Amino acid sequence: MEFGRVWSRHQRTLLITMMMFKMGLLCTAAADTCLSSPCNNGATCVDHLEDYACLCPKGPVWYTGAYCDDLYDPCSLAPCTNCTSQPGTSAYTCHCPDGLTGLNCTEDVDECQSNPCEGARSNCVNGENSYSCLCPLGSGGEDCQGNVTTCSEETCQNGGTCMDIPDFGHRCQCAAGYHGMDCEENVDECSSEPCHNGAICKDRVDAYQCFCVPGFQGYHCDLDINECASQPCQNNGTCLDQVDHYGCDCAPGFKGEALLSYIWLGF
Ligand SMILES: [Ca+2]
Ligand SMILES: [Ca+2]
Repeated sequence: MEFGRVWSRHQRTLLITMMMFKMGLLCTAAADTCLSSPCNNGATCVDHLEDYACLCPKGPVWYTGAYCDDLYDPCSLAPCTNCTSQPGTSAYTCHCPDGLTGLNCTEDVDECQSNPCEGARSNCVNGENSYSCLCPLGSGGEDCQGNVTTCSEETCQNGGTCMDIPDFGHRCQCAAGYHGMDCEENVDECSSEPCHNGAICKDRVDAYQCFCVPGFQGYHCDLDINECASQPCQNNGTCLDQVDHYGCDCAPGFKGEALLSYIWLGF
């Protein structure tokens, strides 16, 4: 910064001096201040009133200072703290801290460049002087180098068997009557409508149960109960089996109402 202020002041001085010469305002006697050759190392001396300024050379060797006595240190203006240089030149080297690179240590090092995460399905996340691996299911560790058990006792529900699948995760082999990723769903065995004749279907585990309406029986309620089986018609009347009841076709000379018979199956 000191160098910048001095250089700026000398630039202004030179500019004002040149303008005053051009305008004829500067007295020739004032130029005598440079006669003592106060500027060193080949610097150019510029008179200004009763003062002077030294314009330091910029090559082949750079100098600085009010009299251009000092070798220019490029590290003095370098944007890094750990700097080495060749004094008298413009060359400097910034020694970057870990994680940064570039001439002025302003670029982030991509720690993922070396592909530190194992496995084709792993993802590397570049950080500040670090990286982290996002591992696929079934693998883990800092670099996804280890197999990780994803199965626990709770993973597969309802008695399902858990199996670790490398590079995938886990898979459940469900007990009969259950399905889903974790065997969490009870299969609806009533969805195929196995019960007939208006029966109500109740879903069970790997099974179903039919509750028949009056007049039918059987596991699927597909059997029409024969209400004539007890031969309810008297005097040689002909029995007519119907749903949940029967009718009697009476022989000539007889009449009467048929007895209704209900057979209920409990729910
Ligand atoms: Ca079921
Ligand atoms: Ca019947």
